Amino acid sequence: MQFDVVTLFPEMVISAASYGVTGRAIERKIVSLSTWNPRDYTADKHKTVDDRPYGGGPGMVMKHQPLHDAVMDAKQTATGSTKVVYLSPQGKPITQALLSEACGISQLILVAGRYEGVDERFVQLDCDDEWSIGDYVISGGELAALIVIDAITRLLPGVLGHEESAKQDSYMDGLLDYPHFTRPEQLEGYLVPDVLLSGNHADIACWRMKQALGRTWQRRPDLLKNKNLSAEQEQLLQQFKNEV
Ligand code: 9WO
Repeated sequence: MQFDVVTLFPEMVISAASYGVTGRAIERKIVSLSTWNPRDYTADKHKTVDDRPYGGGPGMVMKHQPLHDAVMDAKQTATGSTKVVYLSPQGKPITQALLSEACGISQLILVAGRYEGVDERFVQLDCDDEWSIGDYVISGGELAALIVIDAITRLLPGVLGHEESAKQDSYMDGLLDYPHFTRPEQLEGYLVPDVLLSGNHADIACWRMKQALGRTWQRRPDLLKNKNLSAEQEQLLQQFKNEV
């Protein structure tokens, strides 16, 4: 999969993506990452990428032309299907399902805005979609683009060393994670649950599923509303409720 980020801060994107899972996926050529700087598509001597907002008010707006030309150049490098996405708090909230769907696209062009945002006509004319990583404002779209790249990359075949990890993720699909423990066995009087030391893998799987269901019920009941639980899961959740 090919990621292209349109950004005034290309080094920020390249350096952050060079770590960990995304860094390895790039090295192993499972994904590619390129940046396109709107500043390189300006013609004036000051390399102006922004201008004052019509109607007045504080701040500056990113001009259409440099963004448009950067996206056009990025599209020239496509080898298959392309999607252009603007990242903003006004966008569609990203979910695991939306990101899974995006795995099927061969080129994802992510546009990171700065200042007060981009000329609305760029969103309307040049972008296929607008995505949000959550209901908060950050200082620019780069960190949002990096989150999208990270979340999609880990879904691609061969990226997570263990194919098990991906399977485990889908097994727990739509639920919060269960608690994890490592040595020591006792910490400030807090013991590791006995079942995890039992060596009984079926019991451990049951306990973990019960914890995942229970924590989701306690912390994110909204996630359970849109989920069909199996009879066994219903029973485990009932046990959890009875225990608290
Ligand atoms: C700035 C601003 C200033 C005064 C009043 C309202 C304001 N809104 C913004 C604003 O949204 N600035 C954005 C900064 C412009 C586009 C890039 N920036 C951005 C992207 N901030 N937060 C995101 C973002 C992206 C994806 N998901 C969540 C947040």
